Amino acid sequence: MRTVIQNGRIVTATDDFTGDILIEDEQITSVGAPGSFAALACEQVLDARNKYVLPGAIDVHTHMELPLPTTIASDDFETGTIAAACGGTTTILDFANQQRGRPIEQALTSWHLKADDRAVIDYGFHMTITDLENAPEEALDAMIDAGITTFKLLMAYPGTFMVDDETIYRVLRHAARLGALVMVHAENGIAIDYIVRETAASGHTEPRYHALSRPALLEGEATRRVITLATLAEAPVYIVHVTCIPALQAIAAARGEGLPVWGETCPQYLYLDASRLALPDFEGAKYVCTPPLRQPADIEALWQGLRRRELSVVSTDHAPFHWHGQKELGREDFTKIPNGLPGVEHRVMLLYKGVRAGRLTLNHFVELISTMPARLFGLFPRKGTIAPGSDADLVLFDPDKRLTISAANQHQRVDYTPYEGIEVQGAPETVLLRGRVIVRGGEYVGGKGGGQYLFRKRFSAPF
Ligand code: DUC
Ligand code: ZN
Repeated sequence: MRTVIQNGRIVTATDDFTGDILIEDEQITSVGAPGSFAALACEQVLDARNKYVLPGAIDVHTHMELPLPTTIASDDFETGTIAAACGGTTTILDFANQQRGRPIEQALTSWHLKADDRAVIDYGFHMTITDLENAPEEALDAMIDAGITTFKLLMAYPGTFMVDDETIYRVLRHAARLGALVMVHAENGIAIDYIVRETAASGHTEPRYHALSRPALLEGEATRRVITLATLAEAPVYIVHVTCIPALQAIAAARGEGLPVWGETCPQYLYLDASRLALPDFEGAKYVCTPPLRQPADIEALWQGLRRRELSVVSTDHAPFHWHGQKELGREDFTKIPNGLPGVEHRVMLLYKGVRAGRLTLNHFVELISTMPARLFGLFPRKGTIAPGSDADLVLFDPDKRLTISAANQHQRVDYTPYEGIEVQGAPETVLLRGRVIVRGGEYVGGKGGGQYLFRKRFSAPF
């Protein structure tokens, strides 16, 4: 099967030119000037005039069907990846979570059961380690063979996900030897847990106390601590969902010293502040995520952090819970509100808003949503760029298309969006996954399944 994409403005992290792309079966085989492939017989010709042609976006931080003690995230691998595709994302990396007391292999099997045959875009997994007893070194080695080259550790949520400093140090050290990258949720879980209990016990039960009981300083402290442990272990480290000035400063200082430290942030931390949690009638619960939304000054600092490349990736932490019936579990007590926001569908268009606002260049936008995720997570150059030999995961992006983000027009399976009413100009029009059109006119047309499990390469630093 031969496809040509004609006359598009081809934009990668480094290039920007008008040209044509030749696709044979699942891969890009050639990129040339307009008309280069006119003499070839092609089954499919797509006109990309007045559109950008971008490498498919990669969201390295999703939680489809995330099981929490009281409920489960509302998107499964089918609904969540359809929504992702409509938003221009052609690869997700989701977190398989080890249950305490159970071997990590079990988590891997369980995530394959959820995703295989259901995902409509390509996908891979990180392994969240909660219990090192059941994740011995041989089991971590086996993960590399299973295509999992990233491990996640949480410094928050004592009793469920949190691991202690010994575990962090040991995993970092072993991962460095193995060529794996450790991703860390950096918040001081012990201090936060005490503040949360103290807050709830004094009768402060509304959603806004979720943010007040998780101070930015404790995200900064944990970020500095894990960077210290990584330095000692001589390991690279990636800090997930950075939200605030203290954490950003820690990452910037480490990078300034040349340490192998990377950080990501998410659209919610770039657009929404903590005042949302104080909305009346329990609307604030729609904005409860962890770490919490911060202050306008943090938002400004994060944009600056992207600009200065102190932060390297924008992902979503997509963890959707319906407002009715799920967020409502915490109506009387904010500690019972399931933590997480939907966003996998809107990341690309929200970040492009930053290009329109003059905050990012077009190339840098592509770097943040596709190229750096591919490089850091063992997928480059198969994913993350437009070049001969790369998968033909492509987004025909209409920079003029206007859209008002709303629960009424989204594909995510959740009864609200935290971005309700935000207007964007610039959205995906057509999306190809390995040469096959799966989104046309912004709507999913790809049928069932079709996503491929990605065996990822070992970490190599993209300096
Ligand atoms: N934060 C969330 O808001 N949801 C899921 C996991 C996390 O760390
Ligand atoms: Zn997460």
